[in-house]
Amino acid sequence: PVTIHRGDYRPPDWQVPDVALDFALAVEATRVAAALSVVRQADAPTPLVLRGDGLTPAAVRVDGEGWNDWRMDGADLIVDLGERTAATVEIDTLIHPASNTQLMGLYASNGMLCTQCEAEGFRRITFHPDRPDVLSRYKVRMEGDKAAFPILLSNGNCIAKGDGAGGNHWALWEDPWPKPSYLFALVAGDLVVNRDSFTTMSGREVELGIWVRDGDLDRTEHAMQALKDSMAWDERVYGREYDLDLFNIVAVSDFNMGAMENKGLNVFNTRYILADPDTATDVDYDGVEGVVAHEYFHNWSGNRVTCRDWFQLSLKEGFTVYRDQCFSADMGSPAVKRIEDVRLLRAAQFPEDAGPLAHPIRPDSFQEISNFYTATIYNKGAEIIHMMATMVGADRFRKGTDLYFERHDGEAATCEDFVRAIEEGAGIDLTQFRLWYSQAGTPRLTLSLAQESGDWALDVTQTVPPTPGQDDKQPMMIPLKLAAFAMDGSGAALPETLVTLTGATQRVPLGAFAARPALSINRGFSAPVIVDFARADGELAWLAANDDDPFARYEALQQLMLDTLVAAVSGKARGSQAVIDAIGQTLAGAATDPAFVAEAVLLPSEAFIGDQMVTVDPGAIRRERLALQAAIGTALESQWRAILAGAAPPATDLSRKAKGGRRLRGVALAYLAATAMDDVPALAFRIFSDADGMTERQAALATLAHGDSDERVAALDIFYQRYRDNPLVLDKWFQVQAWSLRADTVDAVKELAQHPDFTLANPNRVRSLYGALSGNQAAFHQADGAGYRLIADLVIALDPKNPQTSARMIPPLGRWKRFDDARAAMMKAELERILAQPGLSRDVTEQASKSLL
Ligand code: HT7
Ligand code: ZN
Repeated sequence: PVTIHRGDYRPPDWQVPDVALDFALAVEATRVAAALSVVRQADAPTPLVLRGDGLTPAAVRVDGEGWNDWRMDGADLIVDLGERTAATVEIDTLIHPASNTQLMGLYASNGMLCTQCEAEGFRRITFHPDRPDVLSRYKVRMEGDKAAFPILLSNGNCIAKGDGAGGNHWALWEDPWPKPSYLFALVAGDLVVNRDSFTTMSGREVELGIWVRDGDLDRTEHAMQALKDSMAWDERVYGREYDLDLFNIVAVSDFNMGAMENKGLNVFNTRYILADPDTATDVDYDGVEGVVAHEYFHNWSGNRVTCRDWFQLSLKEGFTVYRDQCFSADMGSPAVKRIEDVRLLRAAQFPEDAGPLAHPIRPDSFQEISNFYTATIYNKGAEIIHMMATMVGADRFRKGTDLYFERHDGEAATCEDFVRAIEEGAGIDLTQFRLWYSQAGTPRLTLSLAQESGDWALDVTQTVPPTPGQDDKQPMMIPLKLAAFAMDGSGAALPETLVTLTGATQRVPLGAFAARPALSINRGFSAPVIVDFARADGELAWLAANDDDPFARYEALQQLMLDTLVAAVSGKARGSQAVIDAIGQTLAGAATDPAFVAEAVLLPSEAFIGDQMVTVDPGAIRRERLALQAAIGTALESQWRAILAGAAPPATDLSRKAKGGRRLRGVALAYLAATAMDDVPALAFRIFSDADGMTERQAALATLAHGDSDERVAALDIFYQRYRDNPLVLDKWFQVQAWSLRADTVDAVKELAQHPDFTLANPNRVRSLYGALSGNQAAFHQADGAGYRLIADLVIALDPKNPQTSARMIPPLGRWKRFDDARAAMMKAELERILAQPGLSRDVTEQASKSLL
């Protein structure tokens, strides 16, 4: 495969100010007539290069005349326009939505037609430059059978519609805002709408519509509320107003990712739209709110200001994730949201940064851009914006973003443009900070305390590990929030201070303390770094109880648990009493802030424990984590039972407290389930049966699914029978079984893959089974390699149908360097087996070959 380099960027030779598309819609074969007005930008005559993917031109016309001066270059169409500096190029193509299993371009899902064009799907609809720095005004006419497709939608506004011949009807849509082709969208189907409206800050009325299949309408209210809240939030926090009279969202069940921000016509995975208490958990509700916000915020950070090229992807994705994180924090609990965001970063991005697929948030090269929709681009990208905002404060950050939006509105911009706008608008020198865009790898800070005649100081050493293609790293600019406390009751403290690290080593004065102070470090997770700092259990316990920063309290308790677990796994058991005491103390705050307490008392995941070790031992980690969980379950039994004794908050109550209460009940049940107490299966089954909503029901089912009781079998069966016709809930049924801690989980997954309700055609279903398995560390890394084989078999079977989703299953196999020789050899063998398949996609080839390095 060809490698594309960031440094090779050249501005387009031709711009396309206007695009007119005419679709004759049918599921089997859709005819597309495209008219591109093209204007030459290059000084000298140069042919027009139009990208295609699987297309054959049925006809080419230039300025209304049949045209023969064209040729195919691979999949692309090269049109020679001679000396012309402007022309109208018309091309007819025929595409086949029903057989488009890649779900890129125009495809059929449940009888409806919809599009996904980011990153390079538009070229599967018609020939076009299909690069984000070519912005056009779109006019779209579509015609199709009125019975099959009663609803016809595209970007912008519907400016005309009518009936056609033979039971057809048509609609004409116009989008006044120039946009890149990746934001084009079309939907045709039998849909119903939840309508609402929003009055913008300048008093304009915007019509809102959420389109779903008949029967799903009563599950769209949460998404609608999230949309209105997002629109108001972007006005209040960023001064950004919506710019069309209509905003539509369509939910589709077959979708490669979460959602897509097409201008005025967002297309969503049903998973991030549909929610009611009976079928969606609190986590699902939060997912809907966050993704609706994310896509809406793209209207400015992505659509009005777009990316010059795909190397700049984090310009829109990192910034937009940062914006949706802040929104969700404002809508709920900032402390809990920060904990969740950091947990996700550590689970998904830190391993990526430490493995063979590590790349900077602005990559230097790629083979297939779809492989770069990564946790690094999105979540580390968001952390980089978070650091800038931390360094300058909210008001100055807003000055920077105002300048960015003003300066680049209507443009295709770069990450450098963003940094320069923050520098100038907020008044800060970000010269060294720019390294965050070019250097991959998670910086590691090694800390030690030093004493100088009664005063204390913190010595910090920073290293950035080598990553593929980047052996030597320079020190980064790292904003580190810290505080120090006396633990002796004197109250002495260094209040929260923001230290900007710039050197490889740095000494930070802390002031006078009678004895070694307790250090609260990286408060609020001010920088995405790993901190190595040896601290006694007593100090961590003190911080867990007394630190005034909730995130730091959470971190202290997590560190205490982690130290205990890592010692146990390494055969240096040191007892669990310190952890039990600290959890017991934290539980005392359960009535006031159950959401925070639930997060704080959760044990670190098996994967995160493994990340602390030189060689991951999945079996020992599972064993020791369960043992600690059982010890905590037993020692604090009365507290866990007390939490479960009261009634659960009603499932319709989505307040922060009610959600926190349900979360804590789930945690309490899991702790009790880890013990061998006889009544736990019956207790879990009662909770499962009495539950008035999915949060409690799923938590109880997941707990039962780990065990071996009759109640497990009964609950799984009841759940299946009740929800077999609801695909999103059926996903949960597959998922809880693949998450199971049982020793036979790999076999169970193999069997579930043969279940009549399992299908490779639906990415949600694939992720619910196989994605859950590869997140189940001890099962995926089962000593006989059966987990690896299963995932490799999936990759091979799925690649011809849906290479994007297939390629996303590969990274867990690439972590072989972190495991013992036997496992590493089996993981590499599976990667090699994948690579030996004939006709492999570019997506899978890139991921598998890089994973072997
Ligand atoms: N910007 C969207 C990216 C996306 C996508 C990328 C590749 C293949 C399919 C896709 N669907 C959506 C999603 C977002 O970040 O908002
Ligand atoms: Zn996005």
